[in-house]
Amino acid sequence: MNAETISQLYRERFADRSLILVSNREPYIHRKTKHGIKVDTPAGGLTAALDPVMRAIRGTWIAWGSGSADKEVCDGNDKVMVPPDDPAYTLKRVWLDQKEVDGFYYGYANQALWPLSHMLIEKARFSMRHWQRYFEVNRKFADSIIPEIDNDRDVIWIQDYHFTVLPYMLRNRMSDLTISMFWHIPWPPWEIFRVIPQRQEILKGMLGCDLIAFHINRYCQNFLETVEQELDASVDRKENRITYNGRETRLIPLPISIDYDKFDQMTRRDKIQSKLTEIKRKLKIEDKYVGIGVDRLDYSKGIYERVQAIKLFLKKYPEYRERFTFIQIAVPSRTKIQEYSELKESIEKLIDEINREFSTDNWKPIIYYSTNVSHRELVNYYRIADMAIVSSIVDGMNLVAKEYIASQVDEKGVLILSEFVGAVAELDRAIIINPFDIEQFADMIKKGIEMPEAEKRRRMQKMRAYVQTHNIYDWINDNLKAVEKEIL
Ligand code: ADQ
Repeated sequence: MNAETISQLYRERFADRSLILVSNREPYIHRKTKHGIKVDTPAGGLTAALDPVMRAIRGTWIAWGSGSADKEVCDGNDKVMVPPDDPAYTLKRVWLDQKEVDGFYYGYANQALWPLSHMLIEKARFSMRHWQRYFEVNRKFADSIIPEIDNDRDVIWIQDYHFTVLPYMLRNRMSDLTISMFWHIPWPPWEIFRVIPQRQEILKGMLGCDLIAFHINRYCQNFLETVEQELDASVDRKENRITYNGRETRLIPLPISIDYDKFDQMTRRDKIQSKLTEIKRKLKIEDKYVGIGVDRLDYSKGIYERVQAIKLFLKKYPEYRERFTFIQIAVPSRTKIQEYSELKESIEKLIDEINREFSTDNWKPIIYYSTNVSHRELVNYYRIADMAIVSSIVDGMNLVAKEYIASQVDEKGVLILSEFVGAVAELDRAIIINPFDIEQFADMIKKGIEMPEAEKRRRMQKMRAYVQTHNIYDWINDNLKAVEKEIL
């Protein structure tokens, strides 16, 4: 599948239905700078995955307008066409004041639902004030969505844990709408979910959907059990169906993916070789074995554990000193939350310690960038790296693993992958690690480096073939087929 076939299929199958996508984060952020208005694309899996889909389908994307110049570029209806250099779809922005951002986004979504869904109970903070703001912001989004609906045949596609009560709000106002939701993070077992004081409101809200998709079947099963335990609903575990208050909601596993061709092509572009040589020279890594980590700086990504494993690797296997360099690119995320700023500090401290302990005149073990890097630039690093390490302690899917694979046009790279990411079910040719087992992790880095070239190639070929045929357009196709089933 590619963008063209999806665009055609959508027109054929959903001729008179518009698609309205709803997410918290917007795909393009307009920012005021000294040199005029600049457009940023946020670092994050959701927007990276869905922008190519919306370019193909050309619907309306409704999201929080978070940029300092966002209002300026919108028309009187809060809308702007994007992407800026090749307008294909409408972005409608919802304006939130500081109190709303603090309560809805930094508060309930990211200090209650995010840690809880990642099974980190001790990090979860529940506050009634945050919940109230969260609820109000969901209502504000409902108010912004309703005027965009041409008729009740339109498809509303809600993204993620920021909008658990929105489906019910929309259903109450327009009972025939087709409402589908994609949950980008894990759904925890009931024993963990039940900690949430507002658990029943959340479940009832989500059951306003016709369809809820999770990355993998285990998350579907966890959701089914949660509903079974919490609500007076009829749950069909075999068919993944829930009937509650006379309405049916279906669940499906749909592992998200990436725009494989985009990465593959960016990696093959003209002059890339000279660019790679230039970067290697600048970083003094021409003759090194290079590892890479690329993440939003989040405690779920296991960056601290990764750096610990690298430290142990260099201790245990001194023959790799001056031969192995690790590049960590971590874009700061949610830094207003203390937990995140502390994590950033502790990771940077540990990297400093390692660099001080092991560096020599012509070698630094870890090169660290704390910044947002465009995908076009990221592929240079993916290409340079002989190995990528994805060591999340929990992760719904993890797109970096797939991006690295798509960028390995010479089929030589090695992927070290945590057994706790959704992607592990599909990428079983990676070297699988338990990020909590630092000894094993360090040994696996060695194993990856020393793996015979032919085996590296065999594994990478298999994973590339898989991601190529299970790309973001295949994912949207499966998604649309599931929605179609609900409509017919
Ligand atoms: P994330 O946790 O944000 O999303 P992840 O899957 O790790 O997502 O993807 C991160 C995206 O951000 C990738 O496209 C990557 O290239 C980009 N990125 C990372 N670091 C960057 C940097 N320093 N600069 C620029 N870009 C950077 C959530 C879930 C995931 C799930 C996705 C999609 O937590 O489990 O895979 O949604 O559903």
